[in-house]
Amino acid sequence: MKYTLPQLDYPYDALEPYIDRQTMEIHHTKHHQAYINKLNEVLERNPEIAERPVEDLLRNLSSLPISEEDKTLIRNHGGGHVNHSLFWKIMGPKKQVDEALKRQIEEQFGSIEKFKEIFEKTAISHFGSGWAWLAKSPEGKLEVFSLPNQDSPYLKGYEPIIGLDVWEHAYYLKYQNRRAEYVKNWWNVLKVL
Ligand code: MN3
Repeated sequence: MKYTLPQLDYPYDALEPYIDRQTMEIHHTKHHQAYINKLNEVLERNPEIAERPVEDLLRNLSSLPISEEDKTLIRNHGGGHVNHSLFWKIMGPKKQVDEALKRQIEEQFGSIEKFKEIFEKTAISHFGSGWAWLAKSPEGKLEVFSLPNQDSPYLKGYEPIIGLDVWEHAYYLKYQNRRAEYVKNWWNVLKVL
């Protein structure tokens, strides 16, 4: 299986003023593309796992019949591909609220506002590069946590639902070191809530 860069459902400037056009374009065409290229290279030299969906590779990473070095590459670049693919999909210029998800968040966190508070705190306090996640546990419970680098919730058996990229490449051009401002503004372009 060879992965290709997924198209966005909206133009690069559609998330302005919260995420600027240049950041979106570089993030999509350079950063995401680079993860895909590296992922494809690993799959090419490991044909025995190449046809398995990348989510499945991440879920079963430790038991894959490949070198430790290639496992690390799948973790970083397979994770990078899966994480960014979700990121583009949950954002948009127009709200398209997922009512079932909203209800489940309200049930588990008390309110959307309470959930946002926890998620923001997690995203802002994450040290270094990584992602803040809302993910579903194997038992079906929603949880908020952050993971470093491009680690996917699939690595721990969770299903990613909402992910916020807090790598500097996601916000630096517009926000420089003001991550908190980026995180707070991001709710405006998260279309599912
Ligand atoms: Mn990124």
